[in-house]
Amino acid sequence: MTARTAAAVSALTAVAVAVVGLASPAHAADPVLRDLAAAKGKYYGTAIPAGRLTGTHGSVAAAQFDSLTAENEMKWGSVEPTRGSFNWTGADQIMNFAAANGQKVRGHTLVWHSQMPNWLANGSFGNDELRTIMTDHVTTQTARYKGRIDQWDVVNEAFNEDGTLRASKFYTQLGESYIADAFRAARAADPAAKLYINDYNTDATGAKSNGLYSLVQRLKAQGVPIDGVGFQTHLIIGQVPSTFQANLQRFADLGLDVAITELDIRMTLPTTDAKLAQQKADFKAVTNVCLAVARCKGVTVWGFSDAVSWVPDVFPGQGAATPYNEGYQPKPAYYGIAEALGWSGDSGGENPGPTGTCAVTYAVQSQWSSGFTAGVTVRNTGSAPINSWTLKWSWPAGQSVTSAWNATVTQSGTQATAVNASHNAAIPAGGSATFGFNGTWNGSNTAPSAFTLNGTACTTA
Ligand code: G2I
Repeated sequence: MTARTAAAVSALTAVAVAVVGLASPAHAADPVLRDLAAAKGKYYGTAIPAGRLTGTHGSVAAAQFDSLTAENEMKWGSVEPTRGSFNWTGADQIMNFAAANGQKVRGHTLVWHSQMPNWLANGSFGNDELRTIMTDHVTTQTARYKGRIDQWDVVNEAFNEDGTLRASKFYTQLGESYIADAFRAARAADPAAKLYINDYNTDATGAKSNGLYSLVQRLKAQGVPIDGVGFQTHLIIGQVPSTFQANLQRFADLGLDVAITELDIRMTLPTTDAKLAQQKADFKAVTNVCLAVARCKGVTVWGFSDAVSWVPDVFPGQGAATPYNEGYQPKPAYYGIAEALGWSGDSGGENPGPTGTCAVTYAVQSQWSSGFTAGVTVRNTGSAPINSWTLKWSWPAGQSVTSAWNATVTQSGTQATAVNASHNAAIPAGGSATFGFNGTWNGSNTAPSAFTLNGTACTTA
């Protein structure tokens, strides 16, 4: 180890200890996933949005993960919103953060039917022009980060569920050859990056992964420069496919690397101890699959905190899909990953947060024709301190929050979400935090009956 690496490692260790201490004093001996994974010859990564590189989110990302994927910032719609004019702001921020923290970067993604800029999605182009637009885009983006990207998702989500190729704009106009052309352009511009095709619902053997397998065989036979296959692995608790390992192995046996690229394991909310225990077993099983396949390079989770996850927006009523809760406390899933990676320490009971240990008092303090003022008290009835909190409830009668104090309250449909202010983020065991808001009502102003704190159900008083 050079002096520089040693200094970097000890700086990272210091960060890790500080962050874990901050997130949960009860878990001072929590393991560092990136170190455990490195000892096994793998990486452990996370997706992250550029807007979350600071604060607790940024600190935990730096301390725990040795690979980053830009959640949205490297997609075509983000980097080339106007034809030929590129905006690298968010992508550069993530590249710089990764470099500062000794992290690899998975580039995501060059050619995808989704999140295309409007000019591309809605424009009409001749076939030759479209091919040139695509290869120019691939060339420009891979050249910008030449030598700095570990793996590129060159083509993303090219398949239908039945294993046929998706009728994207590229496939419809250019046929299957668009895939080979994208890979060739990427290789020419950045010979060092490992080039991947990436998809979801391909984790198990079956029609979709068979289609992918056949395509990859054809590409290899044609000498197309493809290095790896990414398995997104967006799962539901209790449903890790039994054929996952065998499936990864058959791709590896074609002479390709494989990676688990977007792991999350969702559940129907609210969480319970039993669901969290199942989720722990599932994260452990998935991590073990990567460990068991020599050519599996590593695992990336698609967000590491339930505070920042795409799942609740897309699957209403589901969530808690990541290894940390909304208050950045490690969940059982986190310890499941660590155990798969060889850790055998004491997790302190693995009750990360306030499961059954919060009580909410909600009171309408005044009410007039269409408006009302309410006060909410959140009490920590558990024995561990809460370091930050997100309280959620859904309105039974169409109410809506208009302004709030001592918390930031947002509303999406009938769902209200209150996030602590900085002065009341910490709630010691036995302590409480209060906030208030003004809202509108119509018809009736029935109180919400169920609250969750950091994803866990609270009692109401
Ligand atoms: O859908 C989950 C993932 C499936 N595989 C490919 C991934 O790239 C994809 O990630 C998600 C992001 O996590 C979301 O954050 O991709 C979504 C778009 O398809 C992202 O959502 C979008 C929202 O739909 C937009 O409304 C929003 O403006 O994120 C955008 C930026 O915040």
